[in-house]
Amino acid sequence: MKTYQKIITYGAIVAGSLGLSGCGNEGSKGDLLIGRNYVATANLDRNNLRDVAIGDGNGNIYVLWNKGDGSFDKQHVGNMIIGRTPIATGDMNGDELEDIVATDGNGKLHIFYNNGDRSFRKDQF
Ligand SMILES: [Ca+2]
Ligand SMILES: [Ca+2]
Repeated sequence: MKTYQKIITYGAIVAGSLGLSGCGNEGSKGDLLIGRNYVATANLDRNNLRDVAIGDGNGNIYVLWNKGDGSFDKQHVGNMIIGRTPIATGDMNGDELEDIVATDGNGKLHIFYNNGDRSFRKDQF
């Protein structure tokens, strides 16, 4: 039940970001994600707390690492260069680490393979 409540909290934060309110940045609310953002949740560092992956309107991919106290650490993961960045999460290579999948404005598919240490390696198709 507690996990469910946290997911609802994410939804509120993400919805807030669409209206130009803050997303967590090392626990603060001062950093903005402007414009239409795409979001997905997954436990990307396997610490039993679901994290938030965000693709913004400028081709950037971010992860908000869940600190478990209602705040998040924001990390820039990569840039698609072109356009909006719809994303999804899933384990694409069977290593039991959730990866981030994104498409760019040219219809190319990008996979950010999770290294398990809060870093990612990008592959493009
Ligand atoms: Ca996590
Ligand atoms: Ca994986």
